[in-house]
Amino acid sequence: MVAAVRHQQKAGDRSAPVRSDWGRAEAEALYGLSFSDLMHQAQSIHRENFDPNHVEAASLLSIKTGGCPEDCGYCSQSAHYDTGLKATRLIQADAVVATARRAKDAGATRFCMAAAWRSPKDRDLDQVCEMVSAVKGLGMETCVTLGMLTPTQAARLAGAGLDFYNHNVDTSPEFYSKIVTTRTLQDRIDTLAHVREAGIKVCCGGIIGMGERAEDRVGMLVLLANLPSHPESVPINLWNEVSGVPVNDTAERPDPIALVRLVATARIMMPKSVIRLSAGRQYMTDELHALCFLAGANSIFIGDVLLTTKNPQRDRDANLLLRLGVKSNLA
Ligand code: SAM
Ligand code: DTB
Ligand code: SF4
Repeated sequence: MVAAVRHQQKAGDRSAPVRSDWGRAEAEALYGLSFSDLMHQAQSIHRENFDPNHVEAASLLSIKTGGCPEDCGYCSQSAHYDTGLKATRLIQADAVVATARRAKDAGATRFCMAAAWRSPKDRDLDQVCEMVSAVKGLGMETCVTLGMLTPTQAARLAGAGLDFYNHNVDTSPEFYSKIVTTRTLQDRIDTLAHVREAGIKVCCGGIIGMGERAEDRVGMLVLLANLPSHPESVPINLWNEVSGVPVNDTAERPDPIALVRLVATARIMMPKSVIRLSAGRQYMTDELHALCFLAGANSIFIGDVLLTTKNPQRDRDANLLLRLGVKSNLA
């Protein structure tokens, strides 16, 4: 079938086409290429579309922690499991802005605010809109992740100037129901459509290391790459261990080479999307980071904590990026 050239492709752009018609077998064949051939293809596509010496730094803040009614089997914040986490209320906008300012000083260009909700209540959304406008006023890109949205809620966030909305598909369609039962994959896809419709950029990815097979990981990429438009940001999370959640029974830390293969496959399938190494970098060596950057990853979260779990120290990241000659705002 002829590859569909989609709207992200600008007239006159001679780089590899942006496709949304990926087949499973084709994606698995890419993933299974010899390492050298896969890396060469991913690097070539990466260089056609991005500055290969730049890595974006984003920062995360949990603005409402724990007590979540969803049953995502990997998550410390679900009220279904005893994870020992203390739930908090939505924090004040001025505290959020102060944290965003510190993140900017530490080198972050994007600030992502996360709330453990099934979906936001309208009065909560008023406060989030206030936070978005204030953080944007600092000159940072804004992202929020608040659970499922209605079209009206998405439009309100767009009106506040929101740049990105994060909402992950998490895993393959086949593995999904083993991980989450309170929110369907279609619910998530509907929210992503509302976000797009409102003109907000999409940040959408998933998690590996929960006991899924290699086919599920590639299946997740096929799902992402065949969305009506590719997400502008694709977070790849390695499951960050949390005690008390069901994923503990099935979790298996992925083979590092399999992670590099997945990043390279994502780069080839979604050539213009920013690929973010998200949770789980605490388990990754410097060498594995370097291979993932070579494979096309070009964003990280900086800061010692993500939402409730650990992230590498900022100094370690700054030192690594410096040794790799990568441009970022960290050095
Ligand atoms: N409650 C919101 C939602 O689910 O849309 C946003 C917050 S949630 C923490 C954002 C994403 O982080 C999840 O969809 C999942 O992909 C990832 N995540 C959550 N807990 C994780 C963990 N322990 N390790 C790795 N990734 C995790
Ligand atoms: C995403 O895909 N990863 C980030 C962001 N989107 C919101 C969250 C990672 C959370 C890791 C688990 C925790 O710290 O609680
Ligand atoms: Fe709630 Fe999000 Fe955690 Fe799922 S991932 S339990 S929706 S906070």
